[in-house]
Amino acid sequence: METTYHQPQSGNEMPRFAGRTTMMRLPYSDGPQGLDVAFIGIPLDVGTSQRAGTRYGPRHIRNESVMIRPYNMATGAAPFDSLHIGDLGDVPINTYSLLKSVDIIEDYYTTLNDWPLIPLTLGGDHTLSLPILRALAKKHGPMGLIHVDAHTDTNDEMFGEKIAHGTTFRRAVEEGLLDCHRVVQIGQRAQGYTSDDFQWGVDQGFQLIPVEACWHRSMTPLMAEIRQKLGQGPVYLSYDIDSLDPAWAPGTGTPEVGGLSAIQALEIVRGCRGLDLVGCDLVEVSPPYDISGVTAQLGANLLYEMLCVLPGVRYPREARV
Ligand SMILES: [Mn+2]
Repeated sequence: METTYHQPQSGNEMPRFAGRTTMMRLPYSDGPQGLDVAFIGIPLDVGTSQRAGTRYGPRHIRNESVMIRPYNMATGAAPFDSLHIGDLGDVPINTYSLLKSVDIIEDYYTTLNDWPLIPLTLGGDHTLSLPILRALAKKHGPMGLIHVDAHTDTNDEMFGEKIAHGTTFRRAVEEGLLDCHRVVQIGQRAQGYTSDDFQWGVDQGFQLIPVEACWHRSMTPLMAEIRQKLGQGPVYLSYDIDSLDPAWAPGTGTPEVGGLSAIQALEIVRGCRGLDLVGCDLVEVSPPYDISGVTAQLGANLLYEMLCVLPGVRYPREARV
């Protein structure tokens, strides 16, 4: 019997500006049963240090995902003919309490561990990656990490707090959630609180690729090296939209000049094909600063590209380039 997969609703069946407002116009899923991949929104912004607004991120990424069509014309991927993909809606965070929200997120993702699905998360500020990593580590053990971001997010404290959007990966290391020699940070730049701000992660074993090492270059050769380094073990991909230059992604809370281009972002995500990705997030889209919607649209496309490189995706046609 032929398997039926969930498909994005076609623009020839219902206009793209109408109909479903789920991620990529997929069916809404009541629960994780039967899903290989779930889109999940986390409308969190109480962990941000500068401009707020990422609480609206999931809704706007979904809204700007309506143009996504099923087949990847560049790489040949056919994710919707390969995997059962659905949208589980949003995690009901407590917007009055960051710490309670972190616990709610961890519990939510821990429950999903009972199912063989890969979560793709729509953020939300970067605090949310910590509880997701906590939950996934219960299933996979310490994971490799590809962390694309203008910042290292390895502060010890922010305003005296241990949990905030800029402390995520230091906490993750301290809690043993990461396989530190399989962690790569890409795109860091701008100014530090101290001159050795980027060093802490490197001292733990991280590879740090500051944005200047990416300027004027294709990311494709770099990603080949990263795939070699990360090997066959589990990998989490955490993609902060502020890794991009504000010219490409203005709608974010802590923008930094001189960032990655949209083309480099596509090369990075496409370069993850072949890794054992166990989860991905796309964080820090802040719609109040995204007047044209271009940041959310880019976020939606990067999430689509993540979908295309998950284990089990078929490529009925090879890449055009
Ligand atoms: Mn970040």
